[in-house]
Amino acid sequence: MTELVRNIAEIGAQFAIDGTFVAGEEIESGHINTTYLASYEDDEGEAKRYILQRINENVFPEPLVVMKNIELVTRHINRKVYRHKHDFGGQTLNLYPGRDGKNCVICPAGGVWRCYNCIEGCRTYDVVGNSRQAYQAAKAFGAFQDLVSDLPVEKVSVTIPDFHDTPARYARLMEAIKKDTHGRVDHVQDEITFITSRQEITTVLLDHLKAGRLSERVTHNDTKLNNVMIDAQTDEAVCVIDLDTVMPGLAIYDFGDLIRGATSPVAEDEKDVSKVEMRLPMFEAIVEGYLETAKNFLSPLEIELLPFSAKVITMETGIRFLTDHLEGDQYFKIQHKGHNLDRCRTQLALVKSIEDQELKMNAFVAKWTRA
Ligand code: GN1
Ligand code: MG
Repeated sequence: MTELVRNIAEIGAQFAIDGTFVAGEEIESGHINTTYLASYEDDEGEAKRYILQRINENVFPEPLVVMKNIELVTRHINRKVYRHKHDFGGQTLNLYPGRDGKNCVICPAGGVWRCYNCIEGCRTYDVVGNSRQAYQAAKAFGAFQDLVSDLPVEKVSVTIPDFHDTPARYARLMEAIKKDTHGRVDHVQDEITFITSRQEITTVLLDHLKAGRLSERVTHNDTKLNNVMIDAQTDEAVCVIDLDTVMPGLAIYDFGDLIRGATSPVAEDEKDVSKVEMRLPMFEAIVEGYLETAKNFLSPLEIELLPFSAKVITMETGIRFLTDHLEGDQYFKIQHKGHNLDRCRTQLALVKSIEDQELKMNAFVAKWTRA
């Protein structure tokens, strides 16, 4: 047994799961948490797999509040899915408690850990392969928002203040540029010019919120394609994962983040930005999937702002990557020097591609506001 596998076995032993530990491995996906897959076997030789995850306390300073949100939301969804058999795939995310019955475990070696069931027979995609996957992923996130739409927003705590406060993200970038702690500002002048020349788009959505034209809902806040478990056989979405950032927020930021993550043919860190493109057929599939499950609770203004929200969240994510690059890569895990700058560049290229097609995107969405 390697040290890693021994560690996984020790962490797993603290949770209320049955069977004999047989294998463990790290899952290297996501920029934030540490994730392990642990396999067990029961007395009949039946295999069962679980996800063990350490919450990154640098990103989530109050992991116990994160866990409280996740417990609230998973229970709410499971109760409804059970009661109405409104199940879109047969599996939902469940928390397995620690041996003391709590929703997470504080490990002697450090860290707050939680345990989920492994959603079986599924896979995730970093880059969308076809418009059916895009449609399915959007339908799953719309269904998620729909399932929690009757959960009072004040019951869910804010775990990362100002998470999708785009003007605050912009202000922090300006601060990072001024301080230039790592001497990197000289090399990113083009990116800075691109962003500062579009400052006015950063405030629009929050201005609507402040004026009462948009309201906060319980949202997922990290609607990346690889946060949807897709059935490997049928390509149908089974359930959404990564509930750490479930918080009060704008529903359309979730939609916009889907466009950001699931319309480009290349990964978020592609070095050749000429390959980055907001593909219109993927956009249309995402609008159709999302509205199929979310249309009933969205306001006409929310629907009208869907294309714009894609541009804003993509800018915001570009701003966040650039800020982290300038601050010395403190937040997002990186695999090589300049990784956050590569990520920033794809985001800005995607903003440009959205701008070039905004009229067509608006025309497509107008069908629903007229209906
Ligand atoms: C992070 O957890 P992960 O890797 O799915 C980030 C998101 C960003 C995303 C960009 C808590 O998501 O906000 O959009 O990277 N999560 C947090 O890839 O900051
Ligand atoms: Mg995440």
